[in-house]
This record gives sequence, structure tokens and C-alpha cells, in this order.
Amino acid sequence: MTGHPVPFADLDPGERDYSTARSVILPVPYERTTCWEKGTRQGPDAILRASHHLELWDDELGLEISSQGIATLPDLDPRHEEQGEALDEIRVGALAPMRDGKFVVALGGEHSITPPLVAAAKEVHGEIGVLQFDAHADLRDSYQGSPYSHGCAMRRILDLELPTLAVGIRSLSTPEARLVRQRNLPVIWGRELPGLTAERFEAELSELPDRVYLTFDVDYFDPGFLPATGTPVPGGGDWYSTLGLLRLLFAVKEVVAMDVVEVRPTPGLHASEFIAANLAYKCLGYSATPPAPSRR
Ligand SMILES: [Mn+2]
Repeated sequence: MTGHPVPFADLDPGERDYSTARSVILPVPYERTTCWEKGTRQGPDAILRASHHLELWDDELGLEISSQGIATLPDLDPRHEEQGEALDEIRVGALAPMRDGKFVVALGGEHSITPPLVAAAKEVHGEIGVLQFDAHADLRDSYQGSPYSHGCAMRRILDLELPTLAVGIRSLSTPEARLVRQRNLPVIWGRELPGLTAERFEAELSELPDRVYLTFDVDYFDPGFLPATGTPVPGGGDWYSTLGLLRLLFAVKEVVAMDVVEVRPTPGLHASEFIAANLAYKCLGYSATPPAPSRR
């Protein structure tokens, strides 16, 4: 299989071989509905280029995460004009590596790519939960005339009748807030992040099925830390607190696939795409070597 012209990280060719790789990077340069600053289409390419500056040794895990093998697939760039059909191309494209048993890390692109990726994961893995890191609830039924908007991603996932947990939310409309209350949707609000304990997070996670899809919208982070995103919101997570949550997640759940979305490369702010690359690499490490849970 011929992969992306800029494969993830500076690996030996053998470590990039699809047949032996434990994990695959799936670039999805999809952008049709972003509403403020555009540019997430360039996200995957920028993250892949930045990934070449990653040190392969991970000091926390004490290993070379890349030794598990990380293949990079070609861009999954839908051809259909109609958005519903385009998103279905993403679902179909993600099915093959998931069926091959690979841990799939999709790189967006806007958040609209998540519902078809989750649909593919549900087809392959059955009952799954969806864990969302995000500043925005993304629960609109339709936004700017489209049910496929990036502002509707989690609503479309509710349509799939999967349990969810949202973390870091600090921007939502009145109807979205009403929906959260009506359906009793689990949310850890952005304002709760500074005092969030491992116990609380683990208790919320325990309500999800054992298998989880992780969607990570980078605007979850404080924009002072990661500014290159289309719809920044103040507040949000920092690096080490976020890694602590992710480490706990991978310790107590089987994360079956994940995405990192909404990176909007901006000249002079290249730390943002490097942070996204580093986040993906960290998750590959946590996934391959689930650490012992902190408490049992
Ligand atoms: Mn989002």
C-alpha cells in the first residue's frame, strides 16, 4: 500500500510497514462547514510535517513508542459534493484498517469527520462509548443550514444511539444546554477542569462501555496553549493535566480508535501542530502499553 507522501514521524521504513504496524495514521483533510477562520483542510499535512520533529523516545513511558509500528495511510479525501455522501466515504475508508485490527488515529480536518469514523468503529467493535474532548458541545441539530456541520458532530453521534462523555465544554447555545439537561448527557464542564480529580473522571468513565472511541478537538486546550484552531475559546486544558486524563482513560478502557481534529495551521504558530502530533504520539504510546490503573 502506498501511503501518504509525508508519513507520520521520522521512522525506519520497517516501522512504517502496514502489514506489521500496530497502529495507523489516517489523514482526513476534510473541510466544508467551518464557520469562522478556515484552514483545517491543511491540518493533517501540517501535523504530519510537525511529527518529524518528535523525539521517538518517550520519557514517561520509558520506551520508543514508534517500535510498535505506525503506518500512515494516504489522504482520505472524499470526492462526493453532497456532504452526506462525502462523509459516508470517510466511514467506508476507515472500515478497512479497523477491520484489519489496527488502532486508527485519524487526523482532521474539521470535526464533521467524527460521526462517520464513529459509525465505522461501531460497525467493527459493536457497543462503544464516545469520549469527546472539546470546548464546544457540538450538539446542534443543524447549523448554518447543514446537519453535517462541525457544530453538529456530537448530535449526529447521539443519532447513532451511543453513550457519550464530553470533557472541557465551555461554549454552547441555549438549545444545546437544554438538550444536555433533557437527555441528562454527561459533561465535565471547562470550568470544572482546574479542580477535576482522577476519581471524578474515572467515575464518569465507568458509565461508558468498555470500548471507547476518543475524539479530541484541539480547541479543548486553552488557546493560550494551542492557538491555531478555527474557533478558540478561553479556558480549557493544559498539557500535563490532559495527559493525566488520557493516561487514565487508556488504563481503564479499551480505546478502539481516535481522532485529533480542528487544527488550523497558522504561520508563526507552529507549536500548535506540533502539540497535535505529540498528542497523537502520546496516545499511540498509551494505547500500546496500557499503564497500570492508579487505584485498584
Ligand atoms: Mn468540536
